[in-house]
Amino acid sequence: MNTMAASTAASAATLQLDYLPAVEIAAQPPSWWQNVLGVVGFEKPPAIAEVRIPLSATMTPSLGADELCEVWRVAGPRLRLSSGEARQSRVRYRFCEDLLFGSLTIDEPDVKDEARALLHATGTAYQEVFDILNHTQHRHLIRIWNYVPEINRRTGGGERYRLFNSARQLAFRNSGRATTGAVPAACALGSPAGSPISIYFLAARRPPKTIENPRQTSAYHYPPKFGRHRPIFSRACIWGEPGEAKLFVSGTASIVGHETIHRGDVAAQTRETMVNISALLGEANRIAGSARYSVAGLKLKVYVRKPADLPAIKAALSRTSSRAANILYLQADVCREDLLVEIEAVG
Ligand code: 3EB
Repeated sequence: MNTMAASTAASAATLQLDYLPAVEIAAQPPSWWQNVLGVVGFEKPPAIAEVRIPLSATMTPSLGADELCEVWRVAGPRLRLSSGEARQSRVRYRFCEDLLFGSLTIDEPDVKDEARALLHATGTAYQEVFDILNHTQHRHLIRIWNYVPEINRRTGGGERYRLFNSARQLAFRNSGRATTGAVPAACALGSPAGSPISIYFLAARRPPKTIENPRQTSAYHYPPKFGRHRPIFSRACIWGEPGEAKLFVSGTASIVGHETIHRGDVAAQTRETMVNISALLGEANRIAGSARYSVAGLKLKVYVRKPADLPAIKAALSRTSSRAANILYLQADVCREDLLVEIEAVG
């Protein structure tokens, strides 16, 4: 056998993201599901009777009309997907040779010491994620989505987002993982009270290339005023073979350096966020050595703190080259109280 051809074929899995209506997904024939890694609903997990497929939900209400879902698929020759549900773990996952999609939810025990319960739940969630990655050998976390109920609420032990950051950082350390540099792209949003913590992620056998934003301090180097333990995430990353590599842009907001700018002005925050995303596209193209990535080629998820701000945000985005069909609006609290909007992207 020609070893060159074999290695090319083995590395040919390409990852695809689509936003599809839940009803359309539910009507797909069994063959369609063979290449599906995972499906994410917004307010609630999609009502789909596919036991092999990890189904997740951000628990953040959609501000659009359609009940859309995020569908992650792989394409490539001789692809075989396997599903897993490990004993003693909440993580459901599905994978091919190169890539793994996983999801879990975890409830915070309703105890007196709320801070301790949140720390414990977050730590458990991350430990279970890392255990699966070690088990299946998809060791490189590419992108992780975190939805934490009431993310800005203060507890006796501090703001819930800060507690989440402490537990996340500790979990990375405990499993011997890097806490700067080669860290996943991520987002952390607030979901309504009473939701579980909901996490989903993509991981791979081979590492992504991480990208920082020249306009922003790396989050893992934020000054201590933003919390005792820094958030562990990269601003973006690219993963895949040259020519097909996907770009994952982390939750991005109106932050320059480490400070929030345009406090109280949602339109200006939206424009500044798009300037940050453009800076990341520039870095991605520089690292990829091509002009592969552009705003027009991105799928955007826009998290809106106050639904009443939606028209102003839409107006600000209509002046960029992103197409309305590729933009999804969700209501969510953003992890700094002065941030009114946050945008993430895949391209
Ligand atoms: C920021 O830039 C805004 O804690 O995982 C963006 C992306 C933000 C990811 C996270 C937080 C996270 O700091 C907030």
